[in-house]
Amino acid sequence: MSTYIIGDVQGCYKELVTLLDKINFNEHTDRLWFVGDLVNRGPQSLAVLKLVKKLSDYSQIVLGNHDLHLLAAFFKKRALHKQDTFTDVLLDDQAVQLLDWLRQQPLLHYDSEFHTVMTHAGLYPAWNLELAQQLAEEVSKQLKSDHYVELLGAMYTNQPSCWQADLTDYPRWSFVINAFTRMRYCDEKGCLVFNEEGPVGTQQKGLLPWFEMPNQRDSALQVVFGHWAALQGKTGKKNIIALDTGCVWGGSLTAMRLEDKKFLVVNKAAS
Ligand SMILES: [Mn+2]
Repeated sequence: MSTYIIGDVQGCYKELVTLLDKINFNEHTDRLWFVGDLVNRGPQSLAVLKLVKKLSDYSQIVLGNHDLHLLAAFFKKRALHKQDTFTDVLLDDQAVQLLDWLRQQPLLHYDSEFHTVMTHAGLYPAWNLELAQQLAEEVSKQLKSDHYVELLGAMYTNQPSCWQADLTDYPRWSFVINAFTRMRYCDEKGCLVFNEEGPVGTQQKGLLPWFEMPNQRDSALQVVFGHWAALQGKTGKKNIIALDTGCVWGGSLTAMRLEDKKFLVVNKAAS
């Protein structure tokens, strides 16, 4: 059995199909993990969403910021940006079922056999695995509840940018969503900074990538994430694995086989 962890697909359906072909995916023996951002910016969000839902018995998915944005846009909690490319999902006659499935997906997946955690953006430095699991679960409970649309409306804020254990309700859940789905750099106090997304070394003074911050995570824990294409798959740390290789930006779609950390890469197809 092999487990393939796949980076940000963002509507790159052709490349996803080529990648599944390349890994010779076998539903009887293999499993897929997706780091989130299945949709948006790329050409075929609907086709990707339908394919991943079809494979969901064999897959683990975590939500990314673009997946949540799609949900918010569907429920008219957020206007479309001109770069958004998921109108095909919004107009599809299966949109309700697809999005109902999507919102049930977690923010974090942990595998104890490989002591590996997957989230879209990473693991917030002030959280250990146990706290991160609890917080991800708190938000998932909201997303699975009857008042999830309210949360989709409330989550669009950069505040609070600093974690405090005594945050409650929407400020707490917004922070947790931001940490799991939008985090890149932190400032000296450990607060999230949202206006920097370039490669490491180009950031303002005083900021560090989340994985370079003093932290609470167990040093043996392997963290797999996407979201930050400018890293080009590099963190400089053996057990912090960046899988967004920017397929949608002309880069490639990457999968890592969990069992032996072998990387499989499909370059963006010519359009
Ligand atoms: Mn993202």
